Amino acid sequence: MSDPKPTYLSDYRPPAHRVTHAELSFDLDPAATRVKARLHVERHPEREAAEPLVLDGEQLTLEAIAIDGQPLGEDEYAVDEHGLTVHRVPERFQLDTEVTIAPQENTALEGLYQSNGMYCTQCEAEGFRRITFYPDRPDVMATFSTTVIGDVEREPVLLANGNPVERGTLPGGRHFVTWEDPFPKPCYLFALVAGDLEKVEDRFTTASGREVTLQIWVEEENLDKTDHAMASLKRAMRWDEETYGREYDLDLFMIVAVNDFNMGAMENKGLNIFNSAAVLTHPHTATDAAFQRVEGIVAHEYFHNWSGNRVTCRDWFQLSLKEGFTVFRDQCFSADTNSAPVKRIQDVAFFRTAQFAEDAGPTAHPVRPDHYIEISNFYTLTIYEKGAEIVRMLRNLVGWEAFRSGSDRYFERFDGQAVTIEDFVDCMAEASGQDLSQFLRWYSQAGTPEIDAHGEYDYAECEYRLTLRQRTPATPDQPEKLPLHIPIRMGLVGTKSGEDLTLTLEGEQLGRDTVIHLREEEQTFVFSDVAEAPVPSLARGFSAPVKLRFPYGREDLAFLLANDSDGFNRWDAGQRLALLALDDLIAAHRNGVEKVMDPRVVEAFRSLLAQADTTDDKAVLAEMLTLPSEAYIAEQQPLVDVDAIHAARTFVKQSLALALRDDFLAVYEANRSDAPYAPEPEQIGARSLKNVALAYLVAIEDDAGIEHAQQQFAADHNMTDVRHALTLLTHSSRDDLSDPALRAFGEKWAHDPLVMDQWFSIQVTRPQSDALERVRFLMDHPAFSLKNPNRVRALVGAFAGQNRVNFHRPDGQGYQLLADVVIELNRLNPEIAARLITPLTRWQRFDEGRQELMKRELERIRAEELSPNVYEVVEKALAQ
Ligand code: B3K
Ligand code: ZN
Repeated sequence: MSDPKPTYLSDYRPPAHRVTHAELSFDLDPAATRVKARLHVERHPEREAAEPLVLDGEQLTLEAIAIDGQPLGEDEYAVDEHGLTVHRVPERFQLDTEVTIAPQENTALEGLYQSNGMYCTQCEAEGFRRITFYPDRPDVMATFSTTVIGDVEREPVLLANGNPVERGTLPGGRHFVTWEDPFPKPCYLFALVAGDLEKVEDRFTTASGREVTLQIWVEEENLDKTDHAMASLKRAMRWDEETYGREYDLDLFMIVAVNDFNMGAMENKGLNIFNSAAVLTHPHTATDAAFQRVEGIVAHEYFHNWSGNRVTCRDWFQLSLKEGFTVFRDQCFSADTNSAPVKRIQDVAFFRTAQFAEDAGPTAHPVRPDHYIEISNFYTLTIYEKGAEIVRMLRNLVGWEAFRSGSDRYFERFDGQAVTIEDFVDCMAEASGQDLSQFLRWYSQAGTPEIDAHGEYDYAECEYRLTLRQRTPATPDQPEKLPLHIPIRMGLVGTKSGEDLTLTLEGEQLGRDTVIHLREEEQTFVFSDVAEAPVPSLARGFSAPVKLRFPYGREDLAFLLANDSDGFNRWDAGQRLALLALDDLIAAHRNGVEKVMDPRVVEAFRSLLAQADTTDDKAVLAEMLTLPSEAYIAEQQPLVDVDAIHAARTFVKQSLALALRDDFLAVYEANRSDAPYAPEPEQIGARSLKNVALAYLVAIEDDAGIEHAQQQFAADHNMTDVRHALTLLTHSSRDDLSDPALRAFGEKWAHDPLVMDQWFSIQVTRPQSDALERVRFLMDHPAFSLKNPNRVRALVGAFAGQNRVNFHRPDGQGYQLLADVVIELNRLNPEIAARLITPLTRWQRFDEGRQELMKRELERIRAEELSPNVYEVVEKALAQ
């Protein structure tokens, strides 16, 4: 299994043979499912007649093979661990194969597998080759007809892509359903589900008046958890019609919830398969964040029907073509449906923490990579989120109208085709008449660009000179970088008026909020007629995925926090101000000096709290009152000192809480409500604000704060409030108080895996020093299983990713625990194993002692017989 070879973008060739139509039949059996495939195959007109037929196939047992009805002799073909070769084939023919596969042994959850006894599939990226022999690449698009045969009792429901066209009973208690999907698709969009499922059904009438049946299939006990997903689906369908002019195309759209799933969900044509965590919600089991996540993922998978399915990727290097665009689409949808500024703040806060860290680590890669060993390792924040940021910049560069017209061109021109990122950008260039050639570098250059900015106000000339200098640090395989085209949205806020000043650049009046274009390594922008000294507000709305440094003083930041007309930059000014204070405290902690709280931060928070009664967006205020996360603070430090960061942040929280206790209490009281739970923006905003206030009150660690949390827990009003209260109690150093609550919660929800995931996570993310012992203890809990990815993420993933002080224990036990799990998962589920290693790959960021301990664990993993997934990540991590 070791030393797998990379695939290179530069080696791309169109397929020698394509499949135009595939007829599949599945006779389901846990140990030996029989898959018959009849493929209608044609040779590519430009390829040579002598070219053999090469099909992908892994872990398949070939039972029969024939061409145009003639069984092949043993010397006419060859099978190895990667696939099937037929030495001589006609120009056009039918290939019949029959293979057996074992879904019950499939713990990798790729291909056809069983989850809670039901059968389901996951084919993207290269899972279809574990189902049958096939050209498993996205540029082969075929129509599919799928017959599923199952047991009448065990599998009363038999689903596949498209529309059901025939059903009937068979001898031996079996039955079948045949499905036809008229839209040509790559095999990664194939899906099959069979099991004892129940459905919730609804209807949607498209803009042109077509009736579509919508179904959500779940296990019976989850029938009451589908309302929100269904409502979200309908909103997303309408939104895509109104915003992009895209209608749904089949008569039926199905969503199925499964418990064992590697990712969030999968956009299979007409039959989306979802991780149950990404579809099921109920006020008593799901938090506001989960409701919003479900809405976003339902929309994301639905939007793929155009951006991904009707127009797909030529090869997997183009993955961001569908993912970046679709994430951008779902972000805009969620912004339109909820609080737009909060959506942006949350997305950026996450992006700057996690994607920046990826860009700065050993697995950094361009949004369009040029090589990979295992494509499953490239479903990353760079491909998804940075890809979305690039599409957002494009939208802002060309303007919405040209962007929409470019998107229309793209969908019309390439419908039914597998295309490249250039094809997409070309449509935007054509629609706008702009030259986007320099902009394209965003796709090929890895790493986070850094901009150093400084400005001077010339009182005599009434000029403001802003100088921007860009530099992208070296990343693995890319030592040298070229300047990018970086759009900077900005304003100049007058220090006297507190208002955005009119901007005049080289004689041109640009309004009060404009975009300047940084294309060179260094550029100076001279604004004239600037009547008063300004503070610049730069990269408004996070107009480019860059790190922008500007030597703001604390007064400047407090000023922007109070006056910036851009809500996002007001929030960002608050974060920058808090970071400056945190820097001092981190230094004080390291030097053993007494910590002193910066009064400017206290005053800034006091003014924020004073807005609580009058603000029309409580959710934004809640974000502004939230300190930068430990992970984000760590990102700003040259060398990460997890303990100092934790101590400094805790100190700031407690100081603010003590100084502003009455204000927090007033906000807490004012935002409590007995109204029935609804996942609506206004309620969510009030709950967030109330819960942020509660967190400060509990941080004081006196009885009053703890009692509020206990009461909120006991009131049992909705999961958002209950979970928050339980987390605060469990993470408090007064944890003697949390045990009864944890026990009650665990007993009450023992039957609900999604709630139990939260129960596991809350415990293993506590900052107290027994967290690691708790992880060990909980791994022996009867409800824990390494075979369920959600559980692994809830326990091991949450510990390693979110509990920074305990994962990075100086004795290295956190690292050891993670490596032990990775080694075991490498055999069971390589995709999840490879993802789980991430925190260990960031060893360069820590002190020498920790570096050694982390590398030692990486080396211990490397000594195993590794899957390509884990091999690729570990090799990169150790190559640094
Ligand atoms: N396209 C899927 C990704 C599945 C990949 C698994 N290896 C989910 C999504 O982006 O919609
Ligand atoms: Zn996607």
